[in-house]
Amino acid sequence: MNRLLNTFFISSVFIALGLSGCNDHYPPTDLSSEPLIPIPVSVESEGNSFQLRHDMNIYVDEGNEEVAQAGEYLATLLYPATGFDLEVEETSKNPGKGHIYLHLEGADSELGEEGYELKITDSGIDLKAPTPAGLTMGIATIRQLLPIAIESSTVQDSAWLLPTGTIRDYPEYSYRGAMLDVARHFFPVQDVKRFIDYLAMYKFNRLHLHLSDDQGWRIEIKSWPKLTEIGSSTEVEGGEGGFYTQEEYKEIVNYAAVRNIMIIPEIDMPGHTNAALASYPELNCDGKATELYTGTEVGFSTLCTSKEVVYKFITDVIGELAEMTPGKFIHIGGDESHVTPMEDYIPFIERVQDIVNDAGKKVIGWDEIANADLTSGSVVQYWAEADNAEKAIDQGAKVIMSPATRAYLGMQYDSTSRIGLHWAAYIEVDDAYDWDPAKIEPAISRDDILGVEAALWTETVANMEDIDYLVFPQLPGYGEIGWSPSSKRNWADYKERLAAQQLRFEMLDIGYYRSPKVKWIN
Ligand code: TNX
Repeated sequence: MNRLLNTFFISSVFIALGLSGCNDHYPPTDLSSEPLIPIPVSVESEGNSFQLRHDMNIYVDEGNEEVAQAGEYLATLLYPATGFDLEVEETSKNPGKGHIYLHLEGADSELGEEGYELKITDSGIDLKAPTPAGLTMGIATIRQLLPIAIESSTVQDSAWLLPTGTIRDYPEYSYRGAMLDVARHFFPVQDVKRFIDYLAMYKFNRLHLHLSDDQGWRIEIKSWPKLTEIGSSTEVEGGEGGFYTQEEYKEIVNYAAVRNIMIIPEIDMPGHTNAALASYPELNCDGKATELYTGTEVGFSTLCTSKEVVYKFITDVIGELAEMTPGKFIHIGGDESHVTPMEDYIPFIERVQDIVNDAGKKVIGWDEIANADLTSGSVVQYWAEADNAEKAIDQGAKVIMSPATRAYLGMQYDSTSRIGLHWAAYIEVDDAYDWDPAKIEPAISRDDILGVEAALWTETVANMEDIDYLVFPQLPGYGEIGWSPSSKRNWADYKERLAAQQLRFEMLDIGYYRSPKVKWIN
């Protein structure tokens, strides 16, 4: 559907529903029946509604740049559809009636790193949190409580009412991630930003960028320029590929940070390295550059683990990457190194781990890295082998849960899906949602788990429409698995709330897959 038709369609639905967007009662007065995703820890309804007005302000704590940034972020979200150019003003005391107030002042520290308390009364919106990150999470809730017309990029005719009451909310897991493989197919900065916006809507806080693989090297490394001159010049099926300059990478990092999302860059090693091996002959044991690769096989490439220059290369790459990555993690891959003998693989991983630690960062690696001795703070990403996760746990490491059978966004829904793979499973939207990270593997229990990550491998994903089709409608579900307590989650209730997202997807021009598992609104 093109945007014009889409807008027409949406407005007719609003008229039909009396402008409410998602509920069939208007004005909205029952906070506890709002179809929020992720479902909050606690909601108390008060029974009235509050109206956003063009002459209100967004007040923020005095003298705190990050709180002011949260205020600006909220103002930017509200502007396009409302047309209200809300001022962000600093204040040292409660601004009184009729305003939005974002503050750390007076927040309950028990809400933790990302928790918040949102109080909507008929005289204003009071959002408080112990940290600026918590405010950003509360803003994601405010966004979903507004009529869905708020997602429009043009001014809409709506009363901008929110139901009154109090929400107290905090996450189950501290790591709530998604991975985007920009190596198999390259996605320009604007697509990555759009992907970040998707994550921000559902309270994700990590974006793992798979920046290198056999088919492409996607990040500028100034000390090894051929990585991008040669290694980034193609992609799966021979497209033109591409890479992020360091400036562009920093732009992505900053865009994500405003939305409380940490970028986790991955350089996959020692396997999945053909793009580097094609760029620099000296990284190969035979000293010869490989050919660029545009197929989709895995497990055929390896850095030459016995060569000193390989470690010089890795030290330089990690050094430049660490320098422009404020987050504490660097992902070193480590998966499917089928042509690296285990006796070479283990010392390689241990040495790379030291290089990352020396650069001031902690390691994340795919579950295979648990075969090596892990240093304190290293994290293992479980995708296939529970035995590997167990080895990690025995060493005291935390685990990120990305079971390929449940959390791989690149898997087909069923055999008719137009793109996607199915080596792990067909994953319908109920399979994607209806599992508990702490129960899926007997060897991995709640305390071992840092969080959850949904991964999008892009062998069959060439553009933003393809991303939309494989990522929606499941993405909100992974957000909920990471955020909401498992006692609050069940498929029957979730699928109703998911159906209510339909108009949001359409307002945002997201080309989602119309799963038969969900009773869509129309
Ligand atoms: C396995 S999952 C891989 C990726 C592929 C994916 C899909 C994992 C850690 N490695 O290299 O893209 O299968 O084919």
